[in-house]
Amino acid sequence: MIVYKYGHPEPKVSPDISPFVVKLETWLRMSGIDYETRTGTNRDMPYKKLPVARINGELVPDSSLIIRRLRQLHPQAISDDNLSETNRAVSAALTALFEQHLYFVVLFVRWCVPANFNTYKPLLLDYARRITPGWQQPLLSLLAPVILPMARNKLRRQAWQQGTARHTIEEINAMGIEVWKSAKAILGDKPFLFGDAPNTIDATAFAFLHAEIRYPFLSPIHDYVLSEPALIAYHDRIWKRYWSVA
Ligand SMILES: N[C@@H](CCC(=O)N[C@@H](CS)C(=O)NCC(=O)O)C(=O)O
Repeated sequence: MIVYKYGHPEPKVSPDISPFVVKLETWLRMSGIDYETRTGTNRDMPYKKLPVARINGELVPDSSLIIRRLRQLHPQAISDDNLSETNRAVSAALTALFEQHLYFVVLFVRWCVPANFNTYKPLLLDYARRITPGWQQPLLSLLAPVILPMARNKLRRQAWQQGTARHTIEEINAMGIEVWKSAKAILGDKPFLFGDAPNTIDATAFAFLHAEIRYPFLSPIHDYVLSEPALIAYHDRIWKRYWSVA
């Protein structure tokens, strides 16, 4: 099985710039499913997004669709079957909160806050280098001032159309903090969101927490998360158990 991803120049700091890739890879590790990774190019992206997985020769897009497919093939995979009906519903609501709401807050903070976009540029250029191996580095550096603003405009348009970018930065930061307050309340003093063992939602929550903790994108959301020992301990617990052996 192959996972196509964006990557990160220092894999020991973070496996990927995309929380959806980190979610998928964390779920694979929680499930004990072996996989290889490749840098995903446009031709590997049926939905023009990453992650994508190649499963038995077929390209499958979308972290949740990939997980659904892999559950059918791997009986030992994290299935969430042990969750009560209520916790399953909370898990579905949290998934939407992270993936459909917080994602756009993260996108806005990274791409649309000028200082953070400057921090992001080297990570984006690293990915651009890996998908254009034949290119001369000076050519890429020459084109970067054109390519990066184009990518930025595309993402900014997405955030505007979805609605988040129509808010003030104060309102957007408040949205992000609210999400982490909710997650912290559900976590309580448990090791994982629903008890002693991880479920798929822990891979998702970890991935979005990782995007806050391990990346120096500055915002009141970043400050809030770093000021909450329970959230940091939750991240570090999952990192240590599933990633520090990488
Ligand atoms: N629903 C998808 C979302 C994946 C996603 O939004 N990936 C982002 C990176 S975090 C992406 O590839 N964006 C490229 C774009 O929007 O053009 C999943 O769960 O895999």
